[in-house]
Amino acid sequence: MREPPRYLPLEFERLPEDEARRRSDEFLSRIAKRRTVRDFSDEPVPWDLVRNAIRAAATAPSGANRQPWRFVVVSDPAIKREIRRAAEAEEKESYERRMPEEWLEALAPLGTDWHKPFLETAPYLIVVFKMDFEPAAGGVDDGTAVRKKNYYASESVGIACGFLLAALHFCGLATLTHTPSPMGFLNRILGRPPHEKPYLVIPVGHPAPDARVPDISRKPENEVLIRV
Ligand code: IYR
Repeated sequence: MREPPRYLPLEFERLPEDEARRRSDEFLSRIAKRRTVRDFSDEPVPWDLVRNAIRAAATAPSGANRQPWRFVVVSDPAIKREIRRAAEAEEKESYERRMPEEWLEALAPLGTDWHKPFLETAPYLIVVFKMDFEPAAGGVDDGTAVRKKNYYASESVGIACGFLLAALHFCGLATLTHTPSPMGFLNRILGRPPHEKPYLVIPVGHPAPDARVPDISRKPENEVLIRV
């Protein structure tokens, strides 16, 4: 059944150009300072900051407005430990056997390895799940239920994660985009149904006092921006 559109007047703030430029410069200078952090402090973080950032992420545009995301927030130390154990087992296998030399070479400047202490140290882990479809009744997909298809789920969840990282950075929190591979263990540990596919693990917290980041650079503007 085709549901007809319903409309509302757009709420939109038209900015004077000088104010637009001021905000543009401010946003750029703040976001350009974001770095992926791997050395976290165990200092606690106010829950409302994390919650608000997820609320911001959940405003992202999505294919057919299906909002095909779930954000599972882990702070329980026992569950974080379980996630670390499972992630390190997969990562050890990946670094020692699965990754081809070319991939290991690409990662070498980042200094990463299979040890993932941040999965326990960071006060929060946001585990993002993507749904390519949902059981129509909103229940568990047992293989027979009618499925409601989502559209552009990867793009939609990627955009939502961009909002999430920006929102967390904006309120002064450090983040890491971590993708243990494969990450099916997250469904088991977090009790999520099979139609929710793990997409990204985002440790959130304050950096450790002695945190270091790799000395890497961003591409020059002429390699990323083309005007025609
Ligand atoms: N998932 C692994 C490997 C890794 C892969 C990429 I691509 C990176 O940019 C960084 C790490 C890990 O987390 O170590």
